[in-house]
Amino acid sequence: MSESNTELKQTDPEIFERLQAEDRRQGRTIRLIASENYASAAVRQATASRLTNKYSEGYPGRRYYQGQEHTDAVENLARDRACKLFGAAHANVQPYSGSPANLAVYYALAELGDPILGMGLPFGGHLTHGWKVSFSGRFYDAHHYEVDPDTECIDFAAVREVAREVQPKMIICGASAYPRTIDFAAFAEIADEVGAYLLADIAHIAGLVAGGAHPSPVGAADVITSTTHKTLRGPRGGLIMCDDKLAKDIDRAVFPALQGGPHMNAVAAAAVAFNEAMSEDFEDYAHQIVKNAQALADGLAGYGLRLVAGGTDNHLLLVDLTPRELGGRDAAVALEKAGIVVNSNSIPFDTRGPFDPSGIRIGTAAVTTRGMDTDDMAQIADFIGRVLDDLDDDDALSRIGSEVEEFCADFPLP
Ligand code: DSN
Repeated sequence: MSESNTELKQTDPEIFERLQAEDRRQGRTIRLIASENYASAAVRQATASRLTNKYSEGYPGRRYYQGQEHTDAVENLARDRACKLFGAAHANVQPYSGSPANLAVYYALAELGDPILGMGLPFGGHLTHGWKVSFSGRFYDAHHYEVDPDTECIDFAAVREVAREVQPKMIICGASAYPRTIDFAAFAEIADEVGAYLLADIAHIAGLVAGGAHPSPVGAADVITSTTHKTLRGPRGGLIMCDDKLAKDIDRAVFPALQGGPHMNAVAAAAVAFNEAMSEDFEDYAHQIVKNAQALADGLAGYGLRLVAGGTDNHLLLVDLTPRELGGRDAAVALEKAGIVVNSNSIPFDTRGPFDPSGIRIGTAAVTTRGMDTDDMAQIADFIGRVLDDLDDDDALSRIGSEVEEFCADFPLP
């Protein structure tokens, strides 16, 4: 939010001040929420464009309102770029975000009450992978796979066993809090064996897939969903990709079944982000995210913290605080006092409740976007370790906060 936004400053100073304050907060804190990032100025400019004024129900060439020459061009660019970026045959760029994208896939490929099989929320899955408090757990006969209690990694023998038993209409793979590589081919083999559709939800790792730092589900999964704003670094939005034979059903599920007019400003911004993600710089960024996560994992292990699944292959770490006899919520609150922003998170087989679980989740996409490298991760691990040593000492937390602010000053926001 620049000072040059004079109209906003004049017409709504309260919101203007809040937006300025949020800019300052984002600049002076270390953002380690695994699902967050910093979109480029170009992405933010497209988001703020006058496309926000336009209704565009339908798809390019087949809209219900006039005045679509530019929206059609924008949506075609977004679809073509998504297909090129991921090597997919068909892309729908209209879902408002990841949950609506998943809802559209269920709507298109399953009937109410059909059995589905997804990763349990406490093991890293998402609410929309069949968890009981989400539509996906209420409207479908949802079953779950877990991780192996020893390795804390997906146990494909166990997935196969439950899939044979449940005979799901759809298997969902992909996660919100799983630090290891997802073997899409192994899931596809099980889905084929039981005659299920395979949905790969790559919301968290889409940027890694695009940048070649994580295997792609294209060719293994029947349908792929994603958000556009996590590691992929676009605007808030959703994306569905599939082959041509499912394209019509997916498109009809998004519109007219579940959504009205697409948010064309977000679609334009997603097109910008897809273009950015085709660059060599983006490839470097994707690989650096993983290097940074591994460096941070090494640093934190030195502070007596246990890493779920023994470390990370992607952009996130799940840190088990049990060896330090700390709870995730207290740790997250203390870290925020020192300017380090994470979320508390359940760990597999957690003995504590979801509101105050045993872990914290840490992601490295945003700090990588800011230009931080593996040496900087050692510094961040040190900040985190010191906060956890002094959890109840507000003076110490405030001193660390000043150091964090000084550290952040070297890494301007995009
Ligand atoms: N809220 C997202 C996350 O933090 O993983 C998932 O929707």
